[in-house]
Amino acid sequence: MPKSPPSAPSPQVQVGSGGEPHHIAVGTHPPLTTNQGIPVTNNQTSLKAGSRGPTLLEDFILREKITHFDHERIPERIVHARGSAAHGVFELHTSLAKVTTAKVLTEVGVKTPVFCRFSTVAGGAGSVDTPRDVRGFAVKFYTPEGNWDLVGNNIPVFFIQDAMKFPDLVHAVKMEPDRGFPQAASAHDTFWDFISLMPESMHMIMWAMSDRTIPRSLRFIEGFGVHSFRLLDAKGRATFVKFHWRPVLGLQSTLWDEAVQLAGADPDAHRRDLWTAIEDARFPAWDLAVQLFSEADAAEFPFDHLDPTKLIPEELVPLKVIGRMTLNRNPVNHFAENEQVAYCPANIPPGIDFSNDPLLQGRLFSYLDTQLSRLGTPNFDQLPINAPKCPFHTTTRDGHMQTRVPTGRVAYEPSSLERDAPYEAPRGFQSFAAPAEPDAKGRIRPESFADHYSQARLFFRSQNPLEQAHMASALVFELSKVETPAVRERMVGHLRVIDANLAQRVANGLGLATLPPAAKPAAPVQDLPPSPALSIIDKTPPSLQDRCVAIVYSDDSDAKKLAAVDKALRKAGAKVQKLAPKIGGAKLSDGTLQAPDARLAGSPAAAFDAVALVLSSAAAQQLAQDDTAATFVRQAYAHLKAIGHDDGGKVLVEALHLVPDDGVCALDAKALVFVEAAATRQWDREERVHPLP
Ligand code: HDE
Repeated sequence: MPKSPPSAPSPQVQVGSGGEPHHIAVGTHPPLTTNQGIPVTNNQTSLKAGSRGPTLLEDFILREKITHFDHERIPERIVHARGSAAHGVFELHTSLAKVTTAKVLTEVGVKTPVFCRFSTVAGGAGSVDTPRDVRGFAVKFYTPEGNWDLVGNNIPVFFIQDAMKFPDLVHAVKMEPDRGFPQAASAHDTFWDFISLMPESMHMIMWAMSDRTIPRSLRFIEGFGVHSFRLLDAKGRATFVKFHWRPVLGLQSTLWDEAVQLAGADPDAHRRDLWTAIEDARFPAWDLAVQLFSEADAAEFPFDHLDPTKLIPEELVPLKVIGRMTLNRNPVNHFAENEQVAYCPANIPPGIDFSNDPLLQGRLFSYLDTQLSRLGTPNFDQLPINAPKCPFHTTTRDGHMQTRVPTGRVAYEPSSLERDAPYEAPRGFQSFAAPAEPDAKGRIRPESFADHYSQARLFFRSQNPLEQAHMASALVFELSKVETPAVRERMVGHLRVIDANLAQRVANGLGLATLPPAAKPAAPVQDLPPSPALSIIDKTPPSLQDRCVAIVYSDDSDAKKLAAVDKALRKAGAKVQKLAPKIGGAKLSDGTLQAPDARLAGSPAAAFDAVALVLSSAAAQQLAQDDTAATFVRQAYAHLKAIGHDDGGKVLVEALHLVPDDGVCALDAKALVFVEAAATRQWDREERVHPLP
């Protein structure tokens, strides 16, 4: 530790630039130093030749501070730049010892540390959290046999079949290169131009236009490893595996309008939600499930599992839940952890191996390569967030920013000069001894990859009617932003092959006088049985657990009612946020001053799952005249939230002419009816408030 300079100011009082003291927090304040450890006495003013003279080059303190600052940013990720992450643990409860030797999948009860990063794909690091976009779901398991990175998405399929097309896809979706917009949005010509020329993207497009890409928060998304991987047993025998993450809280999405509202009102909505949930000890958790199948099983599937545009319906190969990941610790430094973490699908421990999925094969190259430029040196694996937590011994040496100080003469293998030099591990990583493919070398797509529409149809037909309507709406919204009519029409041509009714609805929404010609599939389109597991609305049971409910109150609100509603909601597991017109508080009916959690005017309705209005009649009349408050309640209604009200709250509901339905309910003594209604969206209201295409 550097010693205090003789003239260091007292910890409580520092002399500012103008010589006047300013007070700082009481505590132990070590002396501020430069990066070289030189104590700094004046951190307010640069060194000048005379009080009004030029600044001197000699001022090494100023130069070091500014130089470091100038270089604080590193290149952001080319995709998945905006992310939010947390630490946690993965605990296995069901061993896969029959099919793999990987300890992380065989040692029941062991708590493996993990670091999980969620991301949007298209936007830059400073973009918003709620665009319509795929979410990355990357987990680094620090296993006893080295790091395993399961770098997945919240959608089980991908846009393209071959790594060769990835740069094209990304160039098409990112902001257009001449104009530099739109940011974090797929609703533009280049994206739809590319997609409409790539029939293989049709299945993923169905997912992208569904409610999956506008999640309520990161705590309510699924995760998928996407590709088939292999598990290897001690004899080197292989079983195929697909990895799935299932949120313990269930799935939940926003309505499109809510996602738009949140983008403006709280661009950090998802990052904030994850952070606060963990701070509140409402630790989000996901079950890890696997689909296991053999080469012989795969031969029976009506699709090729090596094609990453295909999923394996869980009705065909059931999911086996094997363990749970709990995120229980926020990062302490966003840059050192979230920005510097480097995931790579090639990081796998012994007992897990790759498949020949051509997209996965390309990814095995891309991640390390991009990280060399993003993090600037092959030594990025020494950063604390990337380093393994198990013992490791390598012969790699030197390079930029080498922080280790290896000792001895031996940096090679085999060696005989040092007793403890590392040797090959007899039970280390083994690749599956796959037989060579019989056909010739060439740029060939297998025939089995030719069907691009059957699973797109399967997904659409597995959605419930409201979800189907949301998809039609999303397509109309996105294609209406496309300026080139031929691109819109080409897309409708693909929709005709997927589902005639969907195509007609979208064509109506776009105002097309006639249907454009249908696309010509390269392979016959199959009517596969629908997979109910793919619907969100149908499979998520009503619950208030870890949902967020607002109680709006004001001066003279009924103190007893407020307390009763608060208690009932908490009992049902909800997080309660009290909102009042002023952050300083409101005086309740019993004379107490109650401070809110947030100011009503700064809190978008979209941030809450339900709203209770506990108001005096006078306050309700006043709020009805206040456009911000009125918009809050109107939006809660339009976003299909339950609205509970006491007698005063009813005055506001009536003043806003909200049509009564089961979701608009009086607050009884224990708020039971409201608590039940609040546990789900009021889907019956939807067609009344938003005409669906
Ligand atoms: Fe990625 N992807 N990707 N990707 N990907 C990156 O790596 C790439 C793909 C995914 O939170 C990059 O370090 C190629 C599928 C996630 O840090 C880059 C191909 C899936 C993240 C890259 C794909 C993903 C990335 C950018 C096609 C789901 C964020 C920065 C062959 C299974 C990880 C970086 C994080 C990040 C390449 C396709 C998931 C450029 C070439 C499929 C979650 O290397």
